[in-house]
Amino acid sequence: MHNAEVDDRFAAEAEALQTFTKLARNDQTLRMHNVSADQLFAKQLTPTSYDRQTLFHKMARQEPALFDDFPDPLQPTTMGVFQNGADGVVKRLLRSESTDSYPVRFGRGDSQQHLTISEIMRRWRASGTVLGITDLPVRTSDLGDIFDQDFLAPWNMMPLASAPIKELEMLTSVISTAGKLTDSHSDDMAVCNHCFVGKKLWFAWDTYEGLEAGIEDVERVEVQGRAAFSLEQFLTLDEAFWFFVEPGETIFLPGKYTHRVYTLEDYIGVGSFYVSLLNVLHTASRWHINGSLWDKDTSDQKGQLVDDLFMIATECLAALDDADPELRQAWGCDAIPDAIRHWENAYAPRVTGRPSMKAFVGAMKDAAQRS
Ligand SMILES: O=C(O)CCC(=O)C(=O)O
Ligand SMILES: [Fe+2]
Repeated sequence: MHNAEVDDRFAAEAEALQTFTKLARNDQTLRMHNVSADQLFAKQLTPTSYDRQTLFHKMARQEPALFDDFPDPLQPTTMGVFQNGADGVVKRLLRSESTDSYPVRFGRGDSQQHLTISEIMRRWRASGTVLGITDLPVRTSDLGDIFDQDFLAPWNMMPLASAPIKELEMLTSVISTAGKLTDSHSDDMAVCNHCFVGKKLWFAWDTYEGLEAGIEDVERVEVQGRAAFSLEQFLTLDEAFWFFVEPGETIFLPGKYTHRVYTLEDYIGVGSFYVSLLNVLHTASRWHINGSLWDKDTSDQKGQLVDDLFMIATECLAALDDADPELRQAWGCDAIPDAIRHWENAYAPRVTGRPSMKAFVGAMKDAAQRS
């Protein structure tokens, strides 16, 4: 590293330590009595420049990716507005005339109120209000003409899926104010989140490694009040990392990671679930092994939507079979062998007995031979 980079890193770490110290004043779970700064920063994920190959190979290996220059997920008509800074975004959302209302969480107790988009934004602007909504639908609200609904195209298969899966497919706007905590939870899918305004601090860890260490996940165990969490314990996990997300940054997080998210500065972003040819085997395996939060009948067999997922993925593989190389690259076909290798180590022994798995793994292996 050059001297200037060392100075920058030093300043960034000092600022991060200040942030942790400040948060820990109000949140005991973040106290660090027996932890050094080195241990903390060893687990930090820092942003890098985006390139498609890096994203695909990380996706294939179930690794997170944080980029500082992934293209903004905006409709072309709104690009200029956002380039004028946060004010443009806020004004645009404030002007929303939609009368539909959405559940917003307030304060530390997460009490809930239904508000329209412009009401949410008015409260967002009023200082001192602690609020958060992470699942404000973009496709079915008037946010659809602000944010680009296809920003993970072509490789995200969710918009192509059958009706039951499509119900799960969600492109959401994330709006929250400083002080809001999204409690530790996991999602069925991998999640992508892009920040336009503000700053968040994310902790992410392997769900089951965390549970064994006493770090809870509200979607996987019954919790009393808030999920049990301890930063000190978190730092002892093998598969754990934390990161800040700031304007222009985009995180891609595999579905195996539970996450706990603190809003540090009033925030506006967009989130999207995704499944691609590179994580479909991993996603389906998790659904088989742990069940999916979206399984309709919880008493029934786990992984009820796996077949639907494989159906669409099989169609995509067939369509790509004789597609031109550029399209195959845009879908990440080059990384399919990598994805199979990773899946074989991580999940195969626990799921290969399933008939649907066998057929689909065969189709993936055929595709791998062509890449
Ligand atoms: O931004 C947040 O507070 C939570 C986001 C989240 O949980 C997600 O995108 O899956
Ligand atoms: Fe989430």
